[in-house]
This record gives sequence, C-alpha cells and structure tokens, in this order.
Amino acid sequence: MNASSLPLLTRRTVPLLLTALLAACSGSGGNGDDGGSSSNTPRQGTLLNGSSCSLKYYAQAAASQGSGNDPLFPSQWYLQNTGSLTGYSGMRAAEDLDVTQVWNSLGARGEGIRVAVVDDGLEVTHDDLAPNVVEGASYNYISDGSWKRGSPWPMPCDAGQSHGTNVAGVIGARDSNGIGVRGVAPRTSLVGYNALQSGNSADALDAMVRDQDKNHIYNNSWGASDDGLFNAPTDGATHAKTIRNGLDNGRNKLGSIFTFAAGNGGEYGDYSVLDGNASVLGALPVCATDASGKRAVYSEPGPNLLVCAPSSGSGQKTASNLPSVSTTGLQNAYSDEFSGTSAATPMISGVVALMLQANPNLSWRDVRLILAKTARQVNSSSAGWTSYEGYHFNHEYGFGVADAAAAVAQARTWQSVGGSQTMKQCGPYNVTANTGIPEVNPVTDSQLANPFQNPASLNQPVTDGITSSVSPSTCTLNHIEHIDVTVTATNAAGTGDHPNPGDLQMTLTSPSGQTSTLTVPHQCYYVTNSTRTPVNACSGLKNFTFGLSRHMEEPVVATSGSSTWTLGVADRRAGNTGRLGNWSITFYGR
Ligand SMILES: [Ca+2]
Ligand SMILES: [Ca+2]
Ligand SMILES: [Ca+2]
Repeated sequence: MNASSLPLLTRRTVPLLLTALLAACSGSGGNGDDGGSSSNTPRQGTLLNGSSCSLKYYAQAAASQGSGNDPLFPSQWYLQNTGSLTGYSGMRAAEDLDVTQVWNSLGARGEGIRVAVVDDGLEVTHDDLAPNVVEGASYNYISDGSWKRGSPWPMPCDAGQSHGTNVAGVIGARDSNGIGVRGVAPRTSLVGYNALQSGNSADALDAMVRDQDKNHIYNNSWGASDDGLFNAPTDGATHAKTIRNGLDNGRNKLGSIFTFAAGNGGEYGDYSVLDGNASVLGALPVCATDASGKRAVYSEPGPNLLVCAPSSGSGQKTASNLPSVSTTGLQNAYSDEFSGTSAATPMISGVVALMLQANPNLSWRDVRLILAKTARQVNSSSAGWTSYEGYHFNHEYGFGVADAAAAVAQARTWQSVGGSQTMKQCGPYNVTANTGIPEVNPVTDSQLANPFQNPASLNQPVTDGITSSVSPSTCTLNHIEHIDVTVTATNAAGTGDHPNPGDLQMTLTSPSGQTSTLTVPHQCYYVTNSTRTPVNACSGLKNFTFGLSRHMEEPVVATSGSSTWTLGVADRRAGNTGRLGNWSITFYGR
C-alpha cells in the first residue's frame, strides 16, 4: 500500500501549508512562531537526516535547559482555558483537560512513563523536547544515502513533515524550562518512529509493537482516508493481530495503550466507526471538541468513540473564530496552528501517561474503563446523550471530554479488572439473514449533506426496514467492554457486493434498550490532498467489522432476562438495492 492511505489527521488547510513553507524558506518559525525559541543553527557533525532532505540537522550537544515559566503556556488554552485569548471569540472557560491540578496538587507530570510517537517524524533535537526524548531509543524507518534505517534519528525531512513534532509537544514538551510550551505530561519520556514516511504499512505495524516492554503508550494520529468508505484496518487482520499482540504482551502483559485519531471527515458525513483502525479491539479512538465545548465540525461521530479532547474549531464549511492547538514546531520553533483529531489524540496519550504514573498496574482495559467513567459530559444540553449505570454516552462525544484530574484520582484507587488474560469473550455468534433491504423513508438532501444534525436520532433503532436478531442466552458476560459486529451486505441477487452500502442506515439494539448507530446514509468521496470528488459507491461492507465502545458496562443478557440483540437495516436512497447477508456479533468484557 502507499503512504497516501495512511493520512495524518491534521486539518491541513492551504494557508497552513503556505505558512509552513514560508517558515522553511525564512529559516524561522513563521506564522506559528510566537517567540520563545532560538533558531537551530546547523553545526558540523553527523547529518541526522537524509541527503535529499530540504531540512538539515546535525548532531550537536543538547542545549542546556533553563528554568522558569514556559512563555507560551498562556496560549495553551487546552491545558487551562480561561475563556479568552487575544484574537479569538466564542471560547468557554474550563473547556480544557482539567490537568493543572494533577501537576500542581498531585505532582504527577508523567515521570517514568514512555510514549512512542508513531508518525511522520520527530525533531528529537528540539530544545523543548530533547530533555524528554530517550537518547538512542527512537527509530528511523527511512534509508537515504548515508542516513540509515534503524538509526535513532526519525528526523523530519522537509517543512511539510511537522506533524509528529507537533504531536510530541502536546504529549510531552518540557515544562518549567523557560522556553516554549509544555505538554500534558511534561516529564514523560518520548521516542519517535517515523514509520508513516516509508510508504509501507508494515512499518506502521512494526512501530506499534517496537520496544513493547519499554513503551507504555503508542500515539497514532493517523487513520484511513476520510472518504466515507467502509475502510477495514490498514493491513486488515494483520493490523488487528498486531494490536492484539500489544494488548496481550506489551507493558509486561498489562497491555500497550494505542490512542487513535477518530477522523476528520465529520462535516462530509464520514463516520468514525467506518475507519477500522479506530474501532478495532484495543484502539482508543479520540474525538475532538472545540474551545467552546462543542463537537468540532470535522470530528467524526460514532459508536466506537471513547473520549474527546479539545482541538481546533473551524471546519472548511463553517467559519468560526476559535483557536487551534499551540505546540512545538520544526527547527526549534513553535506552531499555534496544530489541528484536528490529530491534535486531540496526543492529549489523551498525555492524560494516560499521568494515569499510569499514578497507578502503573492499570491494564489496558482499566485505562479504557477509567477514561469512560470519568469523562466530562460536555455540551450537556445535547439531545444525543444517553445514560446507562452512570456511564454517559453520545455518538458525537463518546463518553465525553477526558478529565485528567478525575481520571488520575480514579486511577489511584482503581481495582483492576485484569488484562487480556482475564478478559471474557462470548461469540462470535453467526447469523445468516439473507434478507432484502427495502428502500423506505428516503433522506432529504439536507440530511444527506449533514447526517449528524439530529444527534438524538443516532440513539433510535431502525424500525421501518428489516430486523435480524441473535440471542446469546448462555453468555455469562455481565460487563461489556467492547463489541465487534461483522456485517456483509450483498447485491439484490446475493451474488456480489452491495452496489452502494452508503445508502444504508443500520443500528444495533441491546436487550437493555441501548442503540448504536453503525452507519448512516452518506455520500462518499475520492480524496486527494486538496480535493474531494463525490463517488457513486461507498464500498467495503463485506465482512466489515464495526468495533463498539457504546455498550460499555451493559450485560449481554439483560436484567429483564432478555438476550435479544437486534440489527435494524433500511435503505434511505433510491436506486442501488441489496440484501443483508451474514452477520456476527462478539462480546468482550468480564
Ligand atoms: Ca517548555
Ligand atoms: Ca474517517
Ligand atoms: Ca438504495
């Protein structure tokens, strides 16, 4: 596969690219540089990146660290949102990660925890990152002349490769060193894996299990193209097996933590659970809210979402004046334009680093449960919220915005549910439906353009199409943590693929009465860097697995005694009809 199928989930608008290129030409930080930095004067010594790179870095002694405030901290509203920032309007105070008291009262800043940035590069020499970068532990996946694959220099090669360095600053830029910004976990250890630069998806999988007993967290601010298609995980079953390897063996069998960007196609109807990378068992999908505390217009809803974090506001369709994310940039500079679910994801990596410092014995399952239980119910007037046994869920927000103080407090007293070794599994339960899906109650053009305008509808089962049920009555799993639903839709003759599964609305309803929306009628696109072209078929609903967080803590068999799990499917657009073929459901939990 090629590199374009592993897009980084920044909102790379044209102005951002232009400013990044200008920054490279001028040799300074450009538009994103708010000062507090020094230029990276090339020195003689070992070249740290490829000979064909436009950026050049040379081995040099690390700059001595100063002390005192981080001068750009006031711009980091996602850490402490006072409700105002010069040049912006519409912000809401306290729409942040609630992290300052973790640093100040609990004294936890990520010490002893190590986070791997799986991305396009990492400027390990950046003065505000270098004190936290583990010397010699990063990994370069590129070979370029004298620059060798396997060297510990995953250096950005040109000005467009700032993404991983932006990510790293959000996680763990050094605090109280008198320069720049600070990360969510400003004393955590960092390593960089530039696996996404190689164009080989096997390298991303290699990075996600590299040093799995030394790394605690793998930050993955990337995913499938936001094209609306049913995108199985990169490398399909191999991807799921790699993640499972990390869950079972990483962190001395407590399980690696894999944060994943939920996706940036929300304003075009893309839906997070359609990106298998962000819904596979063990992925921790992160959505984005803006500085006003609402879902960022680009952030994709979905029943797979776990928690959100604050990120940039405006999408390409809706103008707004809300700040983006301030963090480290290339060549020792800083950027205040980092954006998208790419920027939200490292915030959760930082929060998890603080949780693991507070309680190093948390398993990967504990981390998910604590984040869900302690998340803040943001935009609480939204009709999309439901509640089950104290767990609030909203397809737009998952369980809410992560609250670092609450999560760390909960982590300290948490009774572990165990790791992979004690996780129960029921299923897969296989169903042969083989039923035609009727075209009923078509959506309007307005609904198709914005499928998420009525968030409450995502909690409503399809009742006017067909239903197909399964009753796993002997399953004794009483606390669901994850569900996989694998579905195949076929053409009308049952002989091939459904001609356009993007026509379908599909829901799963539990015996406890909670409904997940698996897919909504939406338009699909062919996406290149700067253009988005509508395509006639949203393909991929063939053995496609929807991974759900939504039913967390529900029992498989309801307290009423009912064990009926029901799939509801309707076709909402004229033309392109088909059938529901086989489907299966598998439950994980305790
Ligand atoms: Ca700093
Ligand atoms: Ca997506
Ligand atoms: Ca149709």
